[in-house]
Amino acid sequence: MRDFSAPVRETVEHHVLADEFQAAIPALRQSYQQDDFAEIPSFMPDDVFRGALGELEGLFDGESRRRDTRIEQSGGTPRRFTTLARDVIARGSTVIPAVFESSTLRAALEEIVDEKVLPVPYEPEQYIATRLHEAGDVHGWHWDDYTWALVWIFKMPDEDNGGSLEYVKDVPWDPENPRVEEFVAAGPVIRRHPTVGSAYLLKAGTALHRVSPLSYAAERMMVCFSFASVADLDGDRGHESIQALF
Ligand SMILES: O=C(O)CCC(=O)C(=O)O
Ligand SMILES: [Fe+2]
Repeated sequence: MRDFSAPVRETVEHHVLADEFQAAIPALRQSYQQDDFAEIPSFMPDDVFRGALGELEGLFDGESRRRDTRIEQSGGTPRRFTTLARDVIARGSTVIPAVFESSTLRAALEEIVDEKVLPVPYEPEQYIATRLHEAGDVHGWHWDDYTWALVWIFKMPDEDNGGSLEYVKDVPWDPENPRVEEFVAAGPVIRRHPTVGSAYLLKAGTALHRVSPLSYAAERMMVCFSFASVADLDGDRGHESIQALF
């Protein structure tokens, strides 16, 4: 494969530093402060988006794995989807690793969250791609192992079909006793249906969240990047839920 990573890196830096991206930051800060969520519209330039989409479609065709399981650490909630592991993406995509590694992007995220944002050191959790496509596909309620998820949306079904992000913010994760049903019932459950081409930032370590089930077959494809806080990197992190998945 031709190595486009240097030009991609430069394009990413240029886009994040451009006036349009920078001008959006105050509103994103405000959204994040209020909701622990901020949707960045037109996350990357169109050609970078299309390049990444082509790479992902090729990898999903050849190297994806179908999952249909329940994850104990998040209260036995379902994972029914097709996924690409980090290493498959690292080998087969020029765009996704360049986005993850961009210190310019991390600096922009730091302005939004008002805190230091660090790349996750545990490689399998740095980024993954997930595709929901069959009726009943769902990414059930869970918390992420690290503080922030940045989810870049490549394909999205109509809102009435599901595929929405739903979350309850500010709830603690106790893997021994996750109490998912209780937290969801207590709510409030916030629902968002991000647009194709956007990326949303979620405080996913303390937001109990899910992708709502598809009622009928349709495409939903995303890449989830994980970023860590300074506190995340103190002490040991459990990685049981991702280990259960791969
Ligand atoms: O697909 C989404 O919008 C959320 C994905 C997610 O929560 C995750 O990969 O941990
Ligand atoms: Fe998540």
